[in-house]
Amino acid sequence: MKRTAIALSLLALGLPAAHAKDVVVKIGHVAPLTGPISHLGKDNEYGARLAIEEANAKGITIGGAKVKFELMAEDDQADPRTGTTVAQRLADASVKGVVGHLNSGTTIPASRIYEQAGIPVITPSATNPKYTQQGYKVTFRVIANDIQQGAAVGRFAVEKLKAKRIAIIDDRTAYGQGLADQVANIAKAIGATVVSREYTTDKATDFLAILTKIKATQPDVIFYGGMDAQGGPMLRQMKQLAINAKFLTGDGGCTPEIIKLAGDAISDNAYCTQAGLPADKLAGGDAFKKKFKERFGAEVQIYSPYSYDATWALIEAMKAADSTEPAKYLPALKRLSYQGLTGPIAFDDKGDLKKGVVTVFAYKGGKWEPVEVVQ
Ligand code: ABU
Repeated sequence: MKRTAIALSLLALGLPAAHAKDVVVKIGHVAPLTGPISHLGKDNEYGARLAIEEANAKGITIGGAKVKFELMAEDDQADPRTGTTVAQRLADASVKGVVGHLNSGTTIPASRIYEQAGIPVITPSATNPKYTQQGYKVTFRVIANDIQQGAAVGRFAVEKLKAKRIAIIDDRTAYGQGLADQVANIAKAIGATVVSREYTTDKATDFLAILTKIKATQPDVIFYGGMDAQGGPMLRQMKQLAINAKFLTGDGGCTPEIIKLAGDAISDNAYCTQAGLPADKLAGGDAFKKKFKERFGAEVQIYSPYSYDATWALIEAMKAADSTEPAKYLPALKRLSYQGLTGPIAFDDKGDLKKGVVTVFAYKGGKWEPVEVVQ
């Protein structure tokens, strides 16, 4: 049926004929939607979905046509190989941009596929610096990276917590190991001793053996580079072994979920960082949290405000270029400068956020309370 005939049929049905002319623009989103950190994957997906729904409600016209954005949400299970399979699926489906992936370990290998396909990709949560150091044209990030986060964590441990002896555990992922290395380097450079360096995996649940070894080294602080799904049980097992060291973790463990998982084993000896500002500290943060809760029945975990901004960054660049074609709007994305929900969105020549910040939190009164923002 021809377009005019479709429009006439729609009119006969009482539907607005303009719908027949909407151009559908697919945007990909990738995160683990199954498995131990699916709550974080859903958090990121919901942020992107809110942005898409808002954009569609506004009725945006690009290149003379009304655009209807569609989110193609994929599950990479936090697995590097699945990450590349899913990236290829999105490229084959001709998505015009991608928000994701959640994990550094999936984002880095998947970015090669997006680069080859010329599809811009913005991660709202992967913090390993290597992602934007590959010389790719299409890679962007709307949070701080682990060079910044590692420095903030290391300094906080030594200068604020007065740690002289630090034990470090990581989950051997690109994120956990990368951040742990940064923290170790900074801590050593400013006078602390790394008394123990232990490893686990992002699937593990039993940390008793490594914690027992660590206890014998009498650390002031234990830093964990990994996600909340391991951090929660680790806190429980620290309590079980009567380890009194302070617990410090990065953004992967800086969630309401780790508090739930740790139960009564979390205390005011626990600290964490996020590679940005928390929703509570954003000008539009309360409104975002309310809208998020009404729409999805869930609380914001960490990075949904950032996946919201990443999605809008793609759309703003398309509007500025008056094109949804990646090759045409990519230069506009590189030049983008606007006030997002999470702060100023503008990228440096590698695709990292120009003004990334890191927030340090302390556990107090049943939640994470911000104690310091590092610019
Ligand atoms: N940045 C914390 C979790 C995601 C990642 O980088 O793997």
